[in-house]
Amino acid sequence: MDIKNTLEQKLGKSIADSSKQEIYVALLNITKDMSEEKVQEDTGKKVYYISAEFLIGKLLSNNLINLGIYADVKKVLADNGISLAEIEEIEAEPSLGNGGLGRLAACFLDSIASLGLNGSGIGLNYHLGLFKQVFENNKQKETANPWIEENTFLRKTDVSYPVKFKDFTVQSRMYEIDVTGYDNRTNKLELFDLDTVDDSIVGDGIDFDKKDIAKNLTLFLYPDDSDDDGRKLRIYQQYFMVSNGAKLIIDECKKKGSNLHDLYNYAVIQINDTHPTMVIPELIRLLMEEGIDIDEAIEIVSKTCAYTNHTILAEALEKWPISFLKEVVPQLVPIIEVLDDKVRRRFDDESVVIIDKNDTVHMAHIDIHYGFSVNGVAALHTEILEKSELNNFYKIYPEKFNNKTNGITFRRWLLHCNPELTDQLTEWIGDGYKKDAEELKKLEKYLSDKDALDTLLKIKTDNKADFVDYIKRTQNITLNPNSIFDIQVKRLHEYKRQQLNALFVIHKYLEIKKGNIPETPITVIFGAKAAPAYIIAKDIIHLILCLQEIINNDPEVNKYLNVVMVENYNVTMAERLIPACDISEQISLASKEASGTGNMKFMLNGAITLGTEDGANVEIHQFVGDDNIYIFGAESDEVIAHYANSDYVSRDYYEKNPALKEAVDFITGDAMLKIGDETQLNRLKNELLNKDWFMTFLDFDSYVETKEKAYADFNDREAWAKKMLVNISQAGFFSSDRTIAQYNEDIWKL
Ligand code: NTF
Repeated sequence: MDIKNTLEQKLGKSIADSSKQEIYVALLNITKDMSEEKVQEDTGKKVYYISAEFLIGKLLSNNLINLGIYADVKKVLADNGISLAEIEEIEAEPSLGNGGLGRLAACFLDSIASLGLNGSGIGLNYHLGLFKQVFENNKQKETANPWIEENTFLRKTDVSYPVKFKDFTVQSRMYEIDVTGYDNRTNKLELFDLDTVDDSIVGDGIDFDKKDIAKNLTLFLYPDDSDDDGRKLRIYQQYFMVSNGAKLIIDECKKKGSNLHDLYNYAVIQINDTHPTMVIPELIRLLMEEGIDIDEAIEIVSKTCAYTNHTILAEALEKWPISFLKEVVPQLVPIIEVLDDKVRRRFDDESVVIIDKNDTVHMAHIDIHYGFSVNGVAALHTEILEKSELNNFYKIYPEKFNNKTNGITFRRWLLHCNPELTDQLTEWIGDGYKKDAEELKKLEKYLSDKDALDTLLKIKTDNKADFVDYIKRTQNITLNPNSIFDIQVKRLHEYKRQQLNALFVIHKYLEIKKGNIPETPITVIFGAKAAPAYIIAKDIIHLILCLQEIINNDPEVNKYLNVVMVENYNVTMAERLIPACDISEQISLASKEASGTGNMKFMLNGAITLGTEDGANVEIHQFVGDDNIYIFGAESDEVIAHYANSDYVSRDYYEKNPALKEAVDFITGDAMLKIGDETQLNRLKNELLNKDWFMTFLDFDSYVETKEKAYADFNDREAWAKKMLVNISQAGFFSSDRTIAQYNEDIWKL
């Protein structure tokens, strides 16, 4: 294909005479045309990946890569003095996801298409999606993020269904986004919406009338659920998603010749966490409308649905009062009652019922009883589900349980975000690794090659310099490119323990004040959004931003230590940060992080993990060996025992450990109170001293010691480069192509 010609045809004029906006739109349309050509006829069995979130990131470059025209486009533009990077910046990042769960869904869609499998994503088209984060007075402020523009990858379809709620019916509209695989077929992400939704009801910040469903239904992802109206709105959203999805699935299967009694031969539905759980009773209801009796409908649906669990945190396993369901979707209630009744007839165990004695519906229990597969997302996570968290279910259905360790798409998280490394790897080992990630192991032959190790260090240095420019240009933050980039980016949550990292920063600051100067300067970088109603998470952001102000303005210290929290951390920012990282912070309290996927992205880009034995860190550790990862802290068994015995008392650690005490006291010391919010800082300190539910203090010493060791090791550049190379060479297992091949082999059987 002659890119220049095609582009100029679309533009209707020469590239030189076109604006960047025009070029962006032309490229967008070219990729849409090309993707469309790779759509294949829907035949045979198809997987429907249904999810409240799809954190897909910008699409233009990824599509150019997957369509095989990235290099040509880049060159044609460069010949005209235009950088593709500038064109990329015009695209708004879709705001359809929050964190790892949504990003995983996006990686999976890429791999499903890249492996040539027939599959669609099903979700919602949130107009404002997740809020945009801005910092004001060292605090997070949430603002609306209208990301849908006139020119987008979204395509309006003529698919539309009536969706009935208790008191009114709405008419949906399906939009779709092409998901074009790497050198393979194009699948679809189907996003349902409501024509009457109205952005203008959102006032200052992100406030809106939670009761005006016709206007608010698809405005926000995860609307504030701290009050009943917010919680009911989530039920409205979830039902809207699954009712549309179920109708689409039935229509598509009928078209392929299903008589619905054999639905499971045409469709498999992967339920991504509990948000889409109502698809089970809704499908049963729809099959009954088609004349199938309830027992058979239940059996059909149970052979069609599979469930993925993404967390053991109790507060994230959704439970809805039956009274809410009666108010929003009364048509599902009798079906859920039958599902509960069947469980009660079979099992005399209150812990596995669907409707408990407080009249609360346990969504995950529906998935486990009425799905044919239950999987965790990393080996340790699945083991914890089986042995403790879901043990009562495991004893009933051992055959349903299986593990599928998460993965990431190397197209976005290597080829696109780190072109310099990609080219170098290709020079060393050919480009087979782009389709078969295990081929990265071939890099092992360069482990004692000094030139290769130097090259690797140079690439990291270049990526750091690029990030320094980027963050200066976009957020006016000045960074020292010669410092160690120590990075923690992920949702803000106490279990992820950003507060532990912050305590280290305070400790290091005080050490430098005492004259203990680090050999190499350090930049600690954070990126995280806190859920709007999560008070302590916002207090932790406040702490970090205050530390940033104090430390970066202290002339005694700022030559050696800087702290930076980037604003509005999202996929685009991750693509810049990850290639520039030296130390990857994965410091969750052991047992609490189901998997993590950032850990995999950092590893693939040559960062060394500093982490606990948690989630997929455990598997990363096994692959790279003790010398190429920094592991610290209590292990999951110990943590689980502390919870079981209620014997963790954070204050004891504080009283006995002067360094820890000094760091904790700093939170409400004079320097902080001068610039910070006294209420917030006191609240955070009290939380740590009197509760510390995620055992920050337990691991403080071990964290400090291990991190210092990593900083010291960094100075032996050759040894460090070897660690980098080992990490890259061992990353193949964490390709989402491997994960999806396993889902297909064990669960979907397409
Ligand atoms: C997240 N779960 C987990 O917290 C991560 O460890 C994991 O990597 C991703 O899922 C993807 O599996 C959630 O976001 C949720 F919603 F379940 F809490």
